[in-house]
Amino acid sequence: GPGSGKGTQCERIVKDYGLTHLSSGDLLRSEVESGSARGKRLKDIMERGELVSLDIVLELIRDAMTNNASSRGFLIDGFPRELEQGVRFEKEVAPCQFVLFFDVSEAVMQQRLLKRGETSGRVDDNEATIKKRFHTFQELTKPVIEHYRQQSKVVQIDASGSVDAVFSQVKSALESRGL
Ligand code: B4P
Repeated sequence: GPGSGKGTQCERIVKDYGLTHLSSGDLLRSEVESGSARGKRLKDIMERGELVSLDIVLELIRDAMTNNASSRGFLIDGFPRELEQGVRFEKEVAPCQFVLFFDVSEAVMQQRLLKRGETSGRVDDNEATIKKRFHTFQELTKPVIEHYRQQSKVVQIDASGSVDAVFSQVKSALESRGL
């Protein structure tokens, strides 16, 4: 979910495990910063707390993977955000090994996002957009977790604790999966 600590944990994971970290949100934000016409449209969508189109996200991720083709593995953060993204990704790019799900209440996520919003300057870290992002998460992203759970690919982490407490669970989970 938004504010669950995905980006934060991914930074720690890449340091210890040498994977390539690709954040769909960061890829989209750098497209926005480029000032392109497409970036302007993306900014409006992100400001509304909605998901950007599947083809754009898939293309950005595919290009980023191709540019790091010699990597030992990819950690794709904030993706898939809707079922179709996962299905298309596995069909057109590569199968996924497993999915890390950072489970935490909306109250905690909201608190973290509002705190970040005090300094982040992000168009989506405000109360109104956060509410819409939670709605998008419930409607579109939760089914992704069920889809991978049926394939026994979900590793669920209790993400309500401190960054260190969450990371220690992540480490055990990755190591039990042979990383
Ligand atoms: P993201 O960039 O994924 O933004 P996010 O959900 O806020 O997560 P982020 O990783 O940045 O933050 P984190 O929880 O680590 O998405 C933004 C928007 O981009 C989406 O709404 C959507 O429009 C678009 N988008 C992204 N991916 C897409 C896709 N695949 N398809 C379509 N559209 C897509 O951290 C939040 C805060 O909590 C930080 O300040 C952090 O310091 C703090 N924090 C983290 N862990 C903590 C802990 N354990 N304790 C206390 N604070 C903690």
